[in-house]
Amino acid sequence: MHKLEPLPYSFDALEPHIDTKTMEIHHGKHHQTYVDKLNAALEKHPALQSKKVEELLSNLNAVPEDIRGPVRNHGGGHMNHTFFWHIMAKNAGGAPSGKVAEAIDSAFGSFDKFKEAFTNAGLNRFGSGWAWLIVTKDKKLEVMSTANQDSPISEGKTAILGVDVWEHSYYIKHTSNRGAYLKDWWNVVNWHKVEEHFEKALKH
Ligand code: MN3
Repeated sequence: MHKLEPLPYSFDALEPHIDTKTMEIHHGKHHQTYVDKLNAALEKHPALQSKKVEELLSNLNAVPEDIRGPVRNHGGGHMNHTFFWHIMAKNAGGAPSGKVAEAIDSAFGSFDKFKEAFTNAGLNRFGSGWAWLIVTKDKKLEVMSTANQDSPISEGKTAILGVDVWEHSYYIKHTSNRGAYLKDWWNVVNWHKVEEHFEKALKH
């Protein structure tokens, strides 16, 4: 059985950038629903219940066809949101340092250019989805976006930063203004965690 882990901080920790109510509903309702529906799908294939969600998503073709859609959507939702909670933190934001900062400068020209490319990936995702900073198989940094709850792991890419651009992640505070949400969101990015993901991806 997959289960919903508590947030690594309090619901109001990301105020004023991400509001308490949004965090309560996003974690307690939306993320919980992905977990519940993933578990419900796996009831049909008990042998898959002990597999990590990363394992299922990194090879969707190995997932039986009758549950492949639900595993992709709800497994993706579970994995993406767990990742998302941990790349945010209280009193965070600012700019990265260390190896990931150097890699961003070399891939995008500067931190500001990276921020622009990443923000545009979020703004230009039509409908619901995610923007990502990923490490490719040949260890290059790229910005990409996915629809719905698709995860870069299903394309063989390792996410080191990602932002949820589903309306449920910003509508209470920012209404329809995804741009204002993304602008605020930079203030909660936990660059220490991003650096951790980056170093792990390089060793992988
Ligand atoms: Mn969400």
